[in-house]
Amino acid sequence: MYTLYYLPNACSLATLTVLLEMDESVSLINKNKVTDFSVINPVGNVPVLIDEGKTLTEGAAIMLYLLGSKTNQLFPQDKSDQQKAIQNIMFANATMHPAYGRLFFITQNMTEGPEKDMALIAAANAINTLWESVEAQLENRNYLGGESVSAADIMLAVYSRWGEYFPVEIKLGTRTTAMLNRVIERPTFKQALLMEAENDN
Ligand SMILES: N[C@@H](CCC(=O)N[C@@H](CS)C(=O)NCC(=O)O)C(=O)O
Repeated sequence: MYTLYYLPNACSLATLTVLLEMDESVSLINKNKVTDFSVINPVGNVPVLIDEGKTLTEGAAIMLYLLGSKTNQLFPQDKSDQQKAIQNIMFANATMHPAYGRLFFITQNMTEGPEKDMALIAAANAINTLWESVEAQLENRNYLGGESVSAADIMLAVYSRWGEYFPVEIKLGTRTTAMLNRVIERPTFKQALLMEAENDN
């Protein structure tokens, strides 16, 4: 049984979905309900995964830890396919996630006015360039890794939901939209959202 520290709709939703895809049991703890979360993760971020007393941090590292823990459909067995799957996970975690992070940072730290509006548009443009690269990769495949869903697709689906929080236009291509919808419609994704909501009640 794993324990996952999360925030609703945050990047930890991808960790939870992957745990469910791998048929793992998990109990949830909302970060905001912890008195001193810095004891658990000094940098204050979710996801944090506890596995038999081991505290694991950093979303991509947790993802690779889980995917390597047993054979599963989300991670290929072939070494060169694995390298591509890791590259996709890193693209999601270290490139797309921080690009959305800029929208959150600008919103929280700049005062209202034309400079803030321009900064938000610049951040959105950078995100749109990244989604264009996803669209190009999906030209001859249904998911980033091929014909079956991977951890990176799940991570991108979680981040794609953040665009609606901001007064900017995030442009998703038709193939990208179809891929993200397929992920969001998966029973595990729906179950993860339900578990977060129930745990917060
Ligand atoms: N590099 C970190 C970034 C994680 C991150 O930014 N998490 C956000 C949620 S998506 C967070 O916990 N922010 C702190 C907060 O909102 O209190 C990772 O991949 O785990």
